[in-house]
Amino acid sequence: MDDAEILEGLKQAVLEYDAEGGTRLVRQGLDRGIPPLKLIDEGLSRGVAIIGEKFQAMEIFLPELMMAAKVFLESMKILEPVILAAGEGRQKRGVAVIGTVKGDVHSIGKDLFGTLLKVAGFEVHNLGVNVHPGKFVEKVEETGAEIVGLSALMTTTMPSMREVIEFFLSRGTRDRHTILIGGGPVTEAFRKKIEADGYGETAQDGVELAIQFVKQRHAAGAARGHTTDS
Ligand code: B12
Repeated sequence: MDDAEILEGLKQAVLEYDAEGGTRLVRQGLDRGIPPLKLIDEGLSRGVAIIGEKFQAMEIFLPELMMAAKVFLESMKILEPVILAAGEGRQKRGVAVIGTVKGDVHSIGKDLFGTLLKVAGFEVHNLGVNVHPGKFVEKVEETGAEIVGLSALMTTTMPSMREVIEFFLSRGTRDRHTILIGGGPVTEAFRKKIEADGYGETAQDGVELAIQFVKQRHAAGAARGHTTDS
C-alpha cells in the first residue's frame, strides 16, 4: 500500500465505521513515515466531513455518526502519543485553558488543538465539553492562563462563545487573556462580531496564533517594564 492508498483507506474506514481497520491503517501509515497530522487531515477528517454531509442529508442518523466518531477517536488514541512525542523537552511557552462551549459535546477538534498546544510547549488545561462560561473564568483565574481556546461545532452553540467573553468582561479581566475560537461553523467574521482575539481555521492555525499572541504579550510586558525602570 502506498501513502495515497493509506489516506484513502482511512477515509473509507470512517465511512464504513471500521475502527479496527482505521487503527490498522494508522499504524501502517506511521510505519511508512506519514506525518500524524497528514493521517488526520488527509485521511480521517475527509471521512468525517462526508459523514457530516450524509447526516445533514438524513442519509444516516445519530448511531452512524457515533460509529464514525469512534473510528476517529480510536485512531487518535494511537496518534496522540506520537504527536506529543514531537514536543518532548520543549521549553514552556505559556498556559492555556481550552474547552468546548456550553451545549456542545463535540470534542475531537478541541482535543487535537490541545495536543498541538502541548507540542508547542503550552501547559494545557482541558475542561472537556459542554463547559459553562463561568468554568473558563474559574480555571483561568486558578492557573493564570494567558490563552483561552473555545471550540464550537454547531451554529446553535456558537453564541456561547460570546457568553464566555462576557463573563471575562464582567470580571474586568478581559484584557489579560487572549481568546481564540475555532470549530466547523466558526469564521473570521464571527470572531470580529463577538470580539474574540483570534480565529483558527485549523488547530494548527490556532497554535500559531497562540504562539504569536504570547510573544506579543511578553514583548509588551518587557517594554512596559523598561519604561517603568527608566
Ligand atoms: C463526529 C460528530 C459527532 C460526534 C462527536 C463525537 C466527539 N467525541 O466529538 C457525536 C456523535 C457525539 C455528535 C453528536 C451530535 N452532532 Co455532530 N458531528 C460530528 C461530525 C461528523 C464531525 C465533527 C468532527 O469531529 N470533525 C473532525 C474534527 C477534527 O474537526 P473539527 O472539530 O471541525 O476541528 C477542526 C477545526 O474546526 C479546528 N478546531 C476545532 N475546535 C477548535 C478550537 C480552537 C480554539 C481552534 C483554534 C481550532 C479548532 O481544529 C480541527 C482541525 O484542525 C460533524 C460534521 C462536521 N462536518 O463537522 C457533525 C456535526 C457537527 N454534528 C451535528 C449535530 C446536529 C449533532 C447532534 C445535535 C446530533 C443529534 N441529533 O443529537 C449531536 C450534538 C449534541 C450536542 N449537544 O453537542 C451537526 C451540527 C449542525 C449545526 N447545528 O451546526 C454537524 C455539522 C453535522 C451536520 N452536517 O449536520 N456529532
